[in-house]
Amino acid sequence: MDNNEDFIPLNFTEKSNEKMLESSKGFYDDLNKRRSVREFSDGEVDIDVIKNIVLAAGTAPSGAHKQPWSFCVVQNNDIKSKIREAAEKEEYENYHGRMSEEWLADLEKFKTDHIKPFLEIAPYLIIVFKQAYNEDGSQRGRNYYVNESVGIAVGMLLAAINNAGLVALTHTPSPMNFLAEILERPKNERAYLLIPVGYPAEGCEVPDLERKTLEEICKIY
Ligand code: IYR
Repeated sequence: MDNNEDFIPLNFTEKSNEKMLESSKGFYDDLNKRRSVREFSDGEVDIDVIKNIVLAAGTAPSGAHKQPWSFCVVQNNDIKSKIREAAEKEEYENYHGRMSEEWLADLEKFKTDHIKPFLEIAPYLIIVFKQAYNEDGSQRGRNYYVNESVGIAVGMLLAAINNAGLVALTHTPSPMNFLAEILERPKNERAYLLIPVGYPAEGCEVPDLERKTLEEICKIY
């Protein structure tokens, strides 16, 4: 490639095929143990672990490198209680009329309802916001592929949480506008996902689910 003053050499270390097979299998085995958890313990987690997890998520690629995300980490009990109260109010409406019969039937195996104690029990709630546009001083700038970018970042966040030895839930109280209000977010931000993070409760159980096979999810051409 031509020399370009604005470019720097890629920091890349090549692995042998053997190493790649080993590390790709190891990474898959680790991720395959990840489960969405709804029963948390209130066990403390070092905030520096959470900061590393957010830093890992922030390495995600994004449209035009706009990094259109904010990760709000809530450890304050009063804020958690406000979030729980507002989320349960919306979820009550969802479970008592807003969700279709088909939707409720699809959720039966997860034994979910509108009551969300994990919002107060988990040591941290990470609320991810997407930035519909960016505000640089008084200038409003465009962001690109915002949903794709933030979705990738959240995937990396969940992998980092799993890698750290913690559990999480990708929670979607709906509608989520109350989160921007409670957390006093700027007007370019929209709540994207609410992710409680911590340790599982003792004796925590999860639904007995199966993942699709490679043949079901992959076609090699
Ligand atoms: N947001 C509700 C309902 C819900 C919807 C889906 I799709 C799920 O996979 C799980 C729950 C709730 O959090 O209970």
